[in-house]
Amino acid sequence: MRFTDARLPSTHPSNRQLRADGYGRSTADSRSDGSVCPGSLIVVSNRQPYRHEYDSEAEDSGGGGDRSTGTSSITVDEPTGGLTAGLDPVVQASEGTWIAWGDGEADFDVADDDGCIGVPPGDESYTLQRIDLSEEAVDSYYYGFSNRVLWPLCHGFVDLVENRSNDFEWYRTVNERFADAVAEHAEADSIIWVQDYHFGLAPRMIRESVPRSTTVAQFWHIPWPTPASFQHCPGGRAILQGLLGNDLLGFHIDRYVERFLDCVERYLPGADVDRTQRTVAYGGGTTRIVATPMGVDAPTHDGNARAVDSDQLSSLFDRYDISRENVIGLGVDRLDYSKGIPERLAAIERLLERNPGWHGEFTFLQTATPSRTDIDAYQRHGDLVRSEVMRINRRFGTDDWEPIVYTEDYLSNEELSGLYRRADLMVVSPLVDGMNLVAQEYVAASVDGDGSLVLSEGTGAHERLGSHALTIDPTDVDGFASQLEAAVTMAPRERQRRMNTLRNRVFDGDLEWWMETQFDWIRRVHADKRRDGGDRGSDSDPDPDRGPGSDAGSDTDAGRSTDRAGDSRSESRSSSDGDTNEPPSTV
Ligand code: ADQ
Repeated sequence: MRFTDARLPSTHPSNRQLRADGYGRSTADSRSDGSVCPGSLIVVSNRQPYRHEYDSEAEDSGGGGDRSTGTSSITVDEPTGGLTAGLDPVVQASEGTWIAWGDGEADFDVADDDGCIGVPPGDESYTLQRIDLSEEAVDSYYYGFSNRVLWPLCHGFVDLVENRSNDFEWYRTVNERFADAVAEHAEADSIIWVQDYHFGLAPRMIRESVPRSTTVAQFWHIPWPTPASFQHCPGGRAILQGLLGNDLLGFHIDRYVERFLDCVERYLPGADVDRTQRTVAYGGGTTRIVATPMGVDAPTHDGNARAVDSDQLSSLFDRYDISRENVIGLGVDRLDYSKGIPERLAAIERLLERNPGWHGEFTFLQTATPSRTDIDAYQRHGDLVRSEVMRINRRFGTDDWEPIVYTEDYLSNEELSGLYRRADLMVVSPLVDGMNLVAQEYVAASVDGDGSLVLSEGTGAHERLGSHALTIDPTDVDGFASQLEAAVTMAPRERQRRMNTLRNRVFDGDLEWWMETQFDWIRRVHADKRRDGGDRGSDSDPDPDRGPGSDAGSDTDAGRSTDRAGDSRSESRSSSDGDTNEPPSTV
């Protein structure tokens, strides 16, 4: 047995060279250009870009003052990555508005009576309007309908759907609160850009309360389910009607667009679907549905990886007691049942069974950040992952080696970049994932070009990267283990060849590209509306016909098993799925 872990000098050019070679667009200097937005921009998202907290350290040390007298010291968390960090400069440049749930302890102490505050702190250029949600509202709207119904349903885990009484009504109420806030800020030329599945009803509410010429757009960051799964959605009809209040609706990939159109055709009588144009005419308006796969801030990940300090990386290895000499496999995920972590552990176990010579020389580092821990399914999943790690380590571990190093620490961007650059193989094995940013972050940070990406066919990212990654079906434990072996033993030249192509794709479709493409669509739809004088208005009632999934929050049993006919592979993954040959991911 021998690992091909020799580190070759990178044949991949730096990002600037890459762009000069014609693979990228302009340069990183063109970032933050708010001119991409054709009108005043109003962003709506569940998470806010800036959060105010009391400084507990200052309070504990007696130096931070007293909350009751308003003299306490307050800190502000700023966006450090992902969509929020990418959108923030765009909203700044458009001097727009951002509406989000104010979940920081000090949020409303620093905002005005309407929950508004100018941000960024010290350089105020736009208004952040915070929506104050009671504990009950958060429990029902966020931990309830959003994450006990829509999240499992859209990922095909129909058996995990929990339809608790009142959750849908709270979801509606919170959507109304956000829509009301939008209406207060919207003007005739406003662009309203709603993010994600927390707002399935708001677009129609917004549509009915803002001027006709206002453009309403939304990006749905998670998969859209097949009709077979969607039929179990409580309030499914209302969600479709809500989303068709948008002028533009974005998904990551074509498959989700097609499924959305399938669901509209099946469950929304009166809707007129044009498959060629990918439009739906409904309730007096027309919605265009587009696929725009989201990317990562590739230049920043590349730059962070190049700047990695070897001492910092060494101390990270010391912290987790990992031998620097070993071949390193890496997994980076939220601790979520959709991410395929138990399946990954089973494949690693099979790899170790088959290759005794690798014992002591291979270490898999799994970082799993706890998420939505108020929900039982997440607690059970966390317990399963932790117990599987312990069992596998007991089975193969020795006094000075553990095959799996498991941590729930949240890592800094610098630490993550260091690990991405050092890892010999990255394993991204979700059963289903809307896109998956981790796979793209790994590629962007693989500046030496010598790592391998093992990627599930159930991710949206597989459409972009599948041809040059090592594809796996996470439920096929033998096939998965074989791909891990292939990744470890791959010839350096072949690794390099694959990684070069992966990097071109990730840089071509990075976060900046995604935003530009979204705004290109928004501009186009906005221009069409202005030309037509707006084709929908508050007087246009949605079709009142009823059909499957039509009764908001009242008609469907959560937890029924799905009729899987027509489900594609990546969608049919409930914990009762008899097709799988692995333990269910969801306990
Ligand atoms: P997520 O389900 O959260 O996103 P993903 O796209 O992989 O999944 O993004 C996770 C982010 O969290 C990455 O930026 C990653 O670096 C970070 N992260 C994870 N574990 C971490 C750790 N231990 N320490 C530090 N950072 C960590 C949802 C959808 C996806 C879709 C995105 C964007 O589920 O399918 O790609 O939105 O649309």
